[in-house]
Amino acid sequence: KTKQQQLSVIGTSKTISKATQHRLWPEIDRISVEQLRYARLGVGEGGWQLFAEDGEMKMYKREEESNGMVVDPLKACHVVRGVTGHEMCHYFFSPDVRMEWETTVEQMTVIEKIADDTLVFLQVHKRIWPASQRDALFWSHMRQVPDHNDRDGHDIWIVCNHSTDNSDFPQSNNGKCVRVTLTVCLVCQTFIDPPKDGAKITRDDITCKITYCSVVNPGGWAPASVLRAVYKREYPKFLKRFTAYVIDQCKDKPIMF
Ligand code: 18C
Repeated sequence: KTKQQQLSVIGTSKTISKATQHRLWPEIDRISVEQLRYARLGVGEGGWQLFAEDGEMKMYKREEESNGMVVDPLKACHVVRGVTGHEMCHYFFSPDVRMEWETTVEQMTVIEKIADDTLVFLQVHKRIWPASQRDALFWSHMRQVPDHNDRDGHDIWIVCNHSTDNSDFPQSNNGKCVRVTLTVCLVCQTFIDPPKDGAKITRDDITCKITYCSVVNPGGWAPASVLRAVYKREYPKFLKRFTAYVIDQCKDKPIMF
């Protein structure tokens, strides 16, 4: 395909990623666009129940099972002041800082760099007794999306993580790990309160609205009650810790719009 044809395939994306040349690209593009739409649907319909709340952070779940395993979809909304959506997504995507905020990971490897904005990760997660240890192999893609509904032209940034296979890293690594499958997205929109008299925008003028969606299939047996307790503890912990981490990293840096 020519670059022009690719641009029309991407549709919502502003720039052409090198990832468009990769065999996984049709899937990466489709899932990212789907996840963006899914994240932007409200929680008023569809049986979402609020299970955790802390200030402006709200977490909802739907109790679902697949072959007797808990696969409860999660959707969280939060409002963070002083950072942009680009900054949020940058720190969520970047392997360089993953271990600084991610407390469920024991080991992280980038097994393939598809493009600057598209990586394939293998993560070994901490073990929760009495279940087997879990690992996850997934592509991760970050992009900027223009918001056609917003007359002020506020951009949206998204990171989408989705499980994939790689024959060099098969499931059941010496029987040690059970592989989970996941679809996760972080969608962030920046709002700017324009300062008076055309003054320079500072971090006090910026608000970032976040939606985080996740579906994780544990991949093998795990007791439902333990799983739901892990969800209830780990997701709020993650979102509070991650947002505090980004605020702290950004506070003395120039704003990355
Ligand atoms: O989105 C998040 N992080 C991203 C970058 O790492 C990425 C990762 C997704 C996590 C997938 C979950 C993998 C299984 C984890 C095992 C549990 C470890 C807990 C250790 C506690 C000390 O997208 C942020 C992720 C936020 C936290 C997610 C917790 C999800 C729990 C799902 C449990 C599924 C398997 C549990 C196995 C046995 C439990 C009895």
